Amino acid sequence: MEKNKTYFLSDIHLGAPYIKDAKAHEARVVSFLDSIKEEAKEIYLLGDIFDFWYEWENLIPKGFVRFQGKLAELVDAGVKVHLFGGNHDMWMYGYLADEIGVKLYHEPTLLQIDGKTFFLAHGEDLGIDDKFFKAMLKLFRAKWFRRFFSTFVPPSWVMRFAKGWSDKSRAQHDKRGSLQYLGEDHEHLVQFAKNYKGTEHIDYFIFGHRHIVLDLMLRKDSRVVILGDWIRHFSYAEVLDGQLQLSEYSES
Ligand SMILES: [Mn+2]
Repeated sequence: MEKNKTYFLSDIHLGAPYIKDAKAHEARVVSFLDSIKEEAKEIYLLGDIFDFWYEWENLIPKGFVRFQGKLAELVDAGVKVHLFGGNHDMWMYGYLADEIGVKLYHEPTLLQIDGKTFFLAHGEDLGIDDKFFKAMLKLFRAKWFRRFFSTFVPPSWVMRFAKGWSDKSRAQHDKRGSLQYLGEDHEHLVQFAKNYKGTEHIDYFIFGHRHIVLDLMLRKDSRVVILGDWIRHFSYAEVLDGQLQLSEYSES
């Protein structure tokens, strides 16, 4: 088989406390990655792959070794794997790059695939005006804050805090009904793409974060795609010869 396809997925949330069968959840992702191994030339993981990730000088969180092992296997087989930080796993500093050989991203990124221009981002802070949320993200990303955190907060507290925070954020989503499509005018990522003022023409805007599956034509030659998640949708995008298609994975 020819390695000529590019894949995109996001929001796996490995280790999320509200996912009942963590082993089955991870196994499903691993099985998907295995199924695309022969045809994939590149894989883009667009953020919130881990429900929480933090790394200390000599420590990483427990778990997900089969997932990490499968990524390593793909990288070793010549597949380029790109890993974006999301708002749940922004603290990936370099371990996964050094150990597995993935390429890490912390900013929205513009690139060419099969001659088309892609705008890629997790998307938590695009097209929103929430100053408090943006200030929090800036704080979390600040070097001095990370250094403080790593030095003075015991790892077991960090992990406990992360679990509580994850449960709370999930409950809020459920209450607000924000796991449903809100319509073009209320989806911040759609608004961001519509109002995008870059000099380059974008063929595909691809985002994660919202946990909805969306493929929306902005103009005849520009689309915005939201990748869904691996909690309810098991969804991914596949690009062959510059043509994108959204699918849902089911184990056969
Ligand atoms: Mn997110």
